[in-house]
Amino acid sequence: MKLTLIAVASTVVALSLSAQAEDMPGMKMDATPMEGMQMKQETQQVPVAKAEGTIKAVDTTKQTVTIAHGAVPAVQWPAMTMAFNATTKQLAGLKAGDQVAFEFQVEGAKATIISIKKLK
Ligand SMILES: [Cu+2]
Repeated sequence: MKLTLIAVASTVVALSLSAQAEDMPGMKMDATPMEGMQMKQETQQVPVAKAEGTIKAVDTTKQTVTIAHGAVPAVQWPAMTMAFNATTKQLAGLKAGDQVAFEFQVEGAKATIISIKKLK
């Protein structure tokens, strides 16, 4: 009985050791240029996209600006109307109807204004 347990235990150890040994060269093999680029993007800042549009609403309480913007190929967006997070400072002087050029970052479902300025 004792011998069986020891045999099982040592088999488990041997299996996990060989699994680890196989994983390490496997990971190195998988380090293709594509994966390298993805890892780089994750550690770098979220890329900034640029767009132009017309302000539909400014909400200084929620700190959002709703913009009807054109297509944004950088983030594969079609033209749409949506709300962006913005700071009070960024929203100052903006109102519905203003034509704006702006830069923003997308993180998940959240889009945040980096800079925004009136076109006229
Ligand atoms: Cu959008």
